[in-house]
Formats: sequence, C-alpha cells, structure tokens
Amino acid sequence: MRVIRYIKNNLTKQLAVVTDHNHVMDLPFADFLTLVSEAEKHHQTPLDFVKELIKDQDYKGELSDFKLTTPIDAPEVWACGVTYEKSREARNFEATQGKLDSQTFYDKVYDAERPEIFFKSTSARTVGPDDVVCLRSDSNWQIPEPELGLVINADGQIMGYTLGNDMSCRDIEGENPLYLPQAKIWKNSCSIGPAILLADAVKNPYHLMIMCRIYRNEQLVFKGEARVSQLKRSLDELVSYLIRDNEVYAGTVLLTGTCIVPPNDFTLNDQDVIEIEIPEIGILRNSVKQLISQENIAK
Ligand code: DO4
Ligand code: MG
Repeated sequence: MRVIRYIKNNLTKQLAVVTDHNHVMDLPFADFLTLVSEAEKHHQTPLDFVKELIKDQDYKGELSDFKLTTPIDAPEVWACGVTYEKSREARNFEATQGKLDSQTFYDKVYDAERPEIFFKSTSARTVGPDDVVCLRSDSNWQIPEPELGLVINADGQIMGYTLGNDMSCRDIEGENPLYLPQAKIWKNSCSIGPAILLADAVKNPYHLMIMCRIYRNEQLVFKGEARVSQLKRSLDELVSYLIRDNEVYAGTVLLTGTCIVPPNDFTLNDQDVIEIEIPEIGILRNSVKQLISQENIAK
C-alpha cells in the first residue's frame, strides 16, 4: 500500500492511497503526517487504518490518470554518503583524477563507525515526480544518485519508504571535499517520490531493488540496478546518527546513499529524462534542465 498526493482541479494537493492493483482512492486527511497521527489515535498501524478506511470505497481511477506531486513536504532532506562499495569507488575516482586504486578519506568513512551524513535539501528545493531537476551552470560532470529514502518521525522511527534523487556534481566534489554543499545543493537538486510505501507494508526493506534509467532524445543511454542488501550499514544505524543530539522534524527524509553510478565519462545533459524505480514504490521520473549562469545571461 502506497500513499501519494495528486493535484486536484489544478489547484490543491489531495492525499490518496494506491492499492496493489494501481487503483487510487482518496484519503480524508490533509497530509501523510496527519494520516499517521490519526492511525495512532485509533491504536492501529497506518496500514490497517488505511485498509479499513478504503474498505467500502470505489476507486477514483488508475494511477496513470493522476498528476502526482511530492508525497510529503519534507521540511528537511538529509543524505548519507559512501554507504555502498560502488559509491566508495566512484568517490575515490573523482577525488584522485581517476587513479582507480588510490586510498582516500572516502575509504576511511566507508569503514568508520560514524557514517557520512550531510544536509541535502529543504522543501522549497525539493521537487516531485515529473518536475524538472536542474544542472548547475558551473559544473561539467553531473549525475543523478538514485537512493532509497526513509520518511521518519520526530523520534527517528521509519514511517515509510520513498525514492530520492541526490543530484550531484562529481567535478566540484572531487576538486575539494569542502565544496560538498555546492556539489549537492542548488535549485531543484533533489527529487523525492512518487509515493511513500508504508513501513508496516514492507516485510524486509533490504530486499528492495533500485533501478535507474537515463534517456537522451528518447534513447536509453544508461541503465543500472542495485539491491538495498548491498548497503554497508543498517537503516536504523543511519537514522540513529542523524537524530543523535539533533532535533529532527516529523516528515524528514533521509536518503541512504547511492549504489548506482553511471560510467565515469557520463554527464547529464539538458533535456535528459531520469527514471528511478523501486517496483513497490513506483517510478520517480524527472526531466533535466540546464541552468544558465547570470554572467552568461548578462552577455
Ligand atoms: O561523499 C559524498 C557523498 C556521497 C553520496 O552522496 C552517496 O554515496 O550517495
Ligand atoms: Mg548520494
């Protein structure tokens, strides 16, 4: 069972549930957090609560009939880094100008007790399904990072799973690790969605499989896949570091790191289309827009 929001009458955001048959049914709550707290008031899990709510309801349509938006206005999006072997290899490559067997601080963080966690996005910078993600004007090496996202409450409990795209500039990060915030945060540099898979509907999140496809002029130019079981750390461990001595807000999304990296000679182009998929969650599809620097506009 997945929770989405769709745009109703071109105006308002409607919370709804998607059944295993891709049928959409409206939920009578303003947002995902209200749904979870109402379930709590009824002493039910969100899954049982939703099942009961939709029991005698007719469905409104098929998922493909709706224009989706982010499933939640995540007040903050945080992200983990170097949590998969593939990410360690890629980070070492960009930090050493391609010396594949070099050892760097990325090896240290991969093996350390403390994971890398960084601030990724605010709700204003975070886009949803079918929105545009942007390319920075001052980078020549940009990729999507397909990641499993955890939707947590203020105590760090995982309420659901979503997908995230941690758009990244490999050249800026590789030049100097102190540039990480610029390599990770700019206008429309993060997308989440298309749905939140309720935590109690998932038997084992480590069995989830993530896929990524990139299209250029409607041709597939990159395809990759990975399993969450390849994650070096546990999901609870990642959350426990995020909330340690920290105040997190209900609805925060924690991206858990990437395990899919396009080849080292690949960079995204204007108008590419990125698809990130976990079959149980859906497809997060975004087209790419190149930002033009203010200096170039002035010329
Ligand atoms: O170390 C920098 C960030 C790496 C990252 O975002 C990832 O592994 O997903
Ligand atoms: Mg990442």
